[in-house]
Amino acid sequence: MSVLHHVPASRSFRILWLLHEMGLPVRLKTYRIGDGSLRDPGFLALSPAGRVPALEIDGKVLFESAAITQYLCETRPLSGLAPGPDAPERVPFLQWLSYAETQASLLADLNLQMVFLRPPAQPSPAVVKLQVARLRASLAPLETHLKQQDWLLESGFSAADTMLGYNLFAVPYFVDLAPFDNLQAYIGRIEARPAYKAARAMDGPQAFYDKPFYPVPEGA
Ligand SMILES: N[C@@H](CCC(=O)N[C@@H](CS)C(=O)NCC(=O)O)C(=O)O
Repeated sequence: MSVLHHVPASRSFRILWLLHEMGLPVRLKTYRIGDGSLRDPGFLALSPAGRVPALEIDGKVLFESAAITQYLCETRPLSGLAPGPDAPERVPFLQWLSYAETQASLLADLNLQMVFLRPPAQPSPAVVKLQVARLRASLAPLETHLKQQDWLLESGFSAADTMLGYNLFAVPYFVDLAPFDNLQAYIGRIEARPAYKAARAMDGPQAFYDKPFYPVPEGA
């Protein structure tokens, strides 16, 4: 059985969800950001930057969610969750995998500024304003794309959706999704998936956010 090193509601959820989409069994080893558990030498030996996800599977240890996603898709091609190297949709698939991390890095900045900083450190209103604007801008092409199709790839649901779809559950803490009808419909389709529901049931409650929305601080 695989072991997923996991923080509830973090980027390791992408892998938890993908494993459920593939029907692969998984055991969770759960950590908490900020309590030092991710800096333990035993964990750093698995994931050198002290980040989740790390996945133990097939006698290997992998870190980085996009790499794990690609590995799982390549070693389990019958799952049909990624186009092969010569398939016409290979390029958009790879692009959306990386786009998910471009967007997640904006979320990580906002989490750091608005959620994880502790007094006397204060968030920078200018940086938060800029990163919120960049996050909103990263949603616009998705909104247009998902007007024409249900999933990121025209052919249907894929592991690009587990990578990028995950982000959209963190975005509403910083950007109001009300004007993004197609993204809201996409989120609804995700939430209806049995594998998503099963993964959420295993995920556990998020421990980052203590309010539903974090506005840009005064002074920007
Ligand atoms: N590019 C990495 C990012 C992983 C990452 O930064 N994960 C966060 C949780 S979303 C983490 O482990 N943070 C712990 C820390 O920064 O100490 C991936 O996609 O796996």
